[in-house]
Amino acid sequence: MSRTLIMIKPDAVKNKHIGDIITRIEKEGFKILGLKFLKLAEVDAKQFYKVHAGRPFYDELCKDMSESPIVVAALERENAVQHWRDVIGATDPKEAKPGTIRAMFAESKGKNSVHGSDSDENADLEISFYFKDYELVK
Ligand code: IDP
Ligand code: MG
Repeated sequence: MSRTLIMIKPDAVKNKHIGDIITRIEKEGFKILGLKFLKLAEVDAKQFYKVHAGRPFYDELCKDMSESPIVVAALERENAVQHWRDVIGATDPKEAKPGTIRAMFAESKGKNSVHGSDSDENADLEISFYFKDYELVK
């Protein structure tokens, strides 16, 4: 079993896809270890996405991510990181396969509805960004 950190981004919350995406999480066999609804401060969005600091989209991404609420969840499943990335599809919804969450719901490459960790190591770092150990189901 492994873990991943997912976010339902502001565009998907505004477009009322929280339920659709949580249903998909359940259908894909993930166990929810932790779940929160919150609004990021811009400084925290900048910290979360610091690997992208200096990229042309960084400032707008951090502004978009902190302008309205998000849902964050720590999920567990076999092969969790890759499975979730397969479920969400390519970063740019125009390149995402039909049936993936980004193909169905995303507005643009920037406002692309969902996040998923990109490695087991980053999943642990991202989970600890949002959740204290005692906030995760054992
Ligand atoms: P990922 O979310 O598919 O892992 P990353 O390359 O890690 O994609 O980029 C993080 C986020 O930054 C993306 O989900 C998207 O919101 C935004 N982003 C990445 N590349 C671009 C771009 O070329 N234009 C606008 N936004 C981008
Ligand atoms: Mg990424």
